[in-house]
Amino acid sequence: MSSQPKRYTVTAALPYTNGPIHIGHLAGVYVPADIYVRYLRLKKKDVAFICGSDEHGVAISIKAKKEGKTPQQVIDHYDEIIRVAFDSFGISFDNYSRTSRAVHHETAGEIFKQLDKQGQLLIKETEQLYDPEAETFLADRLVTGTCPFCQNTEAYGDQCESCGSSLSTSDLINPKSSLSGSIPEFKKTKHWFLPLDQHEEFIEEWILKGHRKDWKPNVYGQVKSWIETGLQARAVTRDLDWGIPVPLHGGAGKVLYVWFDAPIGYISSTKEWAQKKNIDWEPYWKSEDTQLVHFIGKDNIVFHCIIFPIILKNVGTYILPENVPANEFLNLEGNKISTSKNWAVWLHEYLKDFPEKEDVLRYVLTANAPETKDNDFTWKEFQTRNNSDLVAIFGNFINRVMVLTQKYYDGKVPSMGELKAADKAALTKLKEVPSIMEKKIENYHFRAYSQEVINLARLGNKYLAEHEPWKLIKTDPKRVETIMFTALQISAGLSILSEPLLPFTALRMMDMFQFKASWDDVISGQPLLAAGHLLQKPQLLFEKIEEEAIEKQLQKLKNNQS
Ligand code: B3M
Ligand code: ZN
Repeated sequence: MSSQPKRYTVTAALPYTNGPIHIGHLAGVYVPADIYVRYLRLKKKDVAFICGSDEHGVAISIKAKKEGKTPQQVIDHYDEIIRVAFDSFGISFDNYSRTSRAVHHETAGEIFKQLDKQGQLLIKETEQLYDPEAETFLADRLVTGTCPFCQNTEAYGDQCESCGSSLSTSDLINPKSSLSGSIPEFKKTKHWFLPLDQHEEFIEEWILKGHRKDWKPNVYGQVKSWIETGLQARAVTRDLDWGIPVPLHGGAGKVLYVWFDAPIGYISSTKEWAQKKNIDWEPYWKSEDTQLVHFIGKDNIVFHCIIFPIILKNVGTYILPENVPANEFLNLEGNKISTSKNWAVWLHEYLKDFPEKEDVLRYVLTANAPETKDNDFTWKEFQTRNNSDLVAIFGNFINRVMVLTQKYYDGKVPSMGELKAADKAALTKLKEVPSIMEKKIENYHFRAYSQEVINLARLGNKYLAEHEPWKLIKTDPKRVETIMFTALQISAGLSILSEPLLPFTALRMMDMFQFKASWDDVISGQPLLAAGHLLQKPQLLFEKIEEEAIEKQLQKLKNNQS
């Protein structure tokens, strides 16, 4: 994109509604995406932050069978839990839809029919595993058997979770159906295929040549290896009864492959949002002056960088993503986060144990984000980051400024008086910080941005420590007014520039400062807090996390394993 985009469409991966969400989801996708859109809004940009529940796919059917529920009951249950979790952590979607809604079934069905009409889909007959007892075809996840590589007897038809090998159902030794336990047999079936192999050149031109410099190495590298391996035609329909029915003759008993329909869910959700706002959705997906960014985890790269763009390009009139800043995975206390093994920190449980500490988790997950490689979350690091960065640096600075302003001036901002070189230097530094942060955020370096926030608080602490207003208040009250005026400007700047990362804390700070401002106000040259402006009473922003709170979490993880 050469000139400044006129609008931004920012999507975050649609979570499956077959379970709750955990810290890995926040770290990998949702906090980075939220930081990015909050920053854009503070810069007064036109942003559509789009997400929704991903409600089709075999995993939901399996979960329903396991829980003795219908798929609809399962998705209704987890859709609600997930919405509450996102809302609690301030993930500020402009729209959060559901792929089970009619608007999505229509949108995905239309795109599928258009591809078929344009002759972009192949119909092929293949042999699939069929459960003669349940009288249904078996998707990969519904077949288990012994892994030929590590003899794990519970390997799935598409992957062995114990040695990580990707498998096909025919690789499994002694395959059996997860539905009835019977031995599956091969049966002919017809499916629609997207001939990805015919679009390798498009991907090479668009990504391998066009985005070598600005896409993250972990994303670029994965696309490159997919192209080097060679793309294969991929089935985009399945023999399942849960999903979007294939809207074509001969589609009876078949549904759209969940990864065909899910990314189209971003478009459906945008349509739903635009309808509520009574505006046109199309510019957000079809105008060249729109910047489209997909926030995802690394396991979704092929779908967002290869399959979905091929679909959109072939439908025509849609724009392609400017960037897909996928994160790697977050591990927990040295092990992979695992839903099945309950080795996770579930967001709804975190909030019970650490009420009103949403920003602490947002901060720690960002400061430690798996931006370029898998990274490890430890409760010790969580405690250290909170107690040192947030309490001792950030919170301490704001509290000292507020308490001293209350004590010396009853909460009123004092006059600026005559600035000395050191005061001017501090205010000049404050004005330099926004552009330093902008470069970090606009290049999706959110870890680095989070440290610039702490550095600004450090600057404030250093300024106070150097000028020690508490020692001058009796001998040189005029000088103290200037020092406190300067420290208050830094505090106000921090409340604006930290909002994308710490939205709840920023709100509390702006309430204390009794003001609201946007990003560029920090460089306006006008004081953020004018002399005479009355502040609210000081309130502590962060509190120490003690040893026993950490011990309790570690014990909980251990108990989950017994
Ligand atoms: N539902 C989530 C996952 O693979 C998947 C993302 C869809 S984004 C269109 O974890
Ligand atoms: Zn294996």
